[in-house]
Amino acid sequence: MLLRTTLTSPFGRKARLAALRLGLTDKIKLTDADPMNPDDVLRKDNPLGKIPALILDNGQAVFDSRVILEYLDHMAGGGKIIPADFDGRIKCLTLQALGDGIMDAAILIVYESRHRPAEIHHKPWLDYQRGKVDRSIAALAANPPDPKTFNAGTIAIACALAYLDWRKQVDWRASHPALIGWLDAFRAHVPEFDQTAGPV
Ligand SMILES: N[C@@H](CCC(=O)N[C@@H](CS)C(=O)NCC(=O)O)C(=O)O
Repeated sequence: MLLRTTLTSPFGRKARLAALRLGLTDKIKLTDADPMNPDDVLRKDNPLGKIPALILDNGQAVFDSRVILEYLDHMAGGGKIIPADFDGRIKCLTLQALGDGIMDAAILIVYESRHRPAEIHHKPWLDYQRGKVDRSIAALAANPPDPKTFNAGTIAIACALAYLDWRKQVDWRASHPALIGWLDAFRAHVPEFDQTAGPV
């Protein structure tokens, strides 16, 4: 199988981390992809032109990162990173949606400066996105998940916090230092997390 992603994509990191921890990396070849390149085969595999995309051996494309995690969980026997019981599953997927939402908002902040000239950057729009990140970080700090739980939810939260550390859209370490301990505990429990850090 092919996993089309960059090493810097936080959504791609979710998939790389899950694959590594679940012992599936020998079945998955990482392939670089450029969402901005109209000639990149990525757009044929995923019409949305987004990474990551997992290309199965029969050519079927699986996206987005949430579906890829579901697929990897199934490959690993099921119930490994997405709980089998309904309540646990809904809690885990909701936590994943929170982490993914932080990354979505954080990426839009990056894209504002990447794709629009500085003179038309729109501060209210950037503040609107930052508000989503701030509120989500505050909610996490008030009710953090168990850092020793490795599932789609904690994967997404860890990848989101690390992405904010890298791009610095929001200084969550200053506003919610309690979460520093959460990320440290997760990293200690899941050594594969640091192994999936992208280039800086
Ligand atoms: N919901 C998607 C989000 C993926 C996403 O936004 N990926 C970014 C890179 S980190 C991307 O491909 N951006 C290009 C674009 O939006 O056109 C997922 O979970 O995989």
